[in-house]
Amino acid sequence: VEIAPGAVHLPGWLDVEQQRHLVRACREWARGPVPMRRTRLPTGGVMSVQSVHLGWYWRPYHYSRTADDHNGARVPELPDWLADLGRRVLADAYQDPDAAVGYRPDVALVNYYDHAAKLGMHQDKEERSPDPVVSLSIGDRCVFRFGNTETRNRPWTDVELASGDAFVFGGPCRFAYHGVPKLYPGSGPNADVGLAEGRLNLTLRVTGLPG
Ligand code: MD5
Ligand code: FE
Repeated sequence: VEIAPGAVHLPGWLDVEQQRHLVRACREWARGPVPMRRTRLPTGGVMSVQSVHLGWYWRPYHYSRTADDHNGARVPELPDWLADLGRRVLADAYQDPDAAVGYRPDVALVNYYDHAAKLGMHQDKEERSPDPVVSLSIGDRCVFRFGNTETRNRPWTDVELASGDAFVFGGPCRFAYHGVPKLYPGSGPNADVGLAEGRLNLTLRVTGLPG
């Protein structure tokens, strides 16, 4: 389902087994070397979303290889099987196997939302590559707010993202404002996928950074 040029929603793209596998993997990554945690903002606040990163460490507002604002540890590599999964999403979203051939994501950001977590309207522009972002959702449903490239305000489109949904943000919408204003607690197949509560979102990205 194309929401806007370059923005494609693939409801139920992951089967239950794939979701379970991803939850298990996220649980492992969440243990460290850089544990899953709430990112500190330069304003002094902390994000309500908890996150763990693969390939590159993200903090507001740049990437590094090590958690230089935390314990200094290097983040794990992004596994090939996860990059492969991203290429399969891309090929399906654009219904073109060639769309995925050169897609080499080098960072995965894993976000965990408890029932109170939200993500305010923002743009993802730390990446220097215009290549698409692939997003995978597991657990509780949420409202995903897909905005415009000019302002963090209206017009926007609210879309519900459910467990197993994939989303591709490419082309003109790659740098659009977006956020997650609301979760629906208890709405997902959490027990079936091994997630006690809340929502997991994984995004695959190409930083365009060297090495
Ligand atoms: C989430 N995560 O559901 C979202 C999914 C983040 C974040 O926003 O920064 O970790 S990624 C949504 C996204 C990425 C790039 C472009 C657009 C959306 N977009 O144009 O709407 O936790
Ligand atoms: Fe984002």
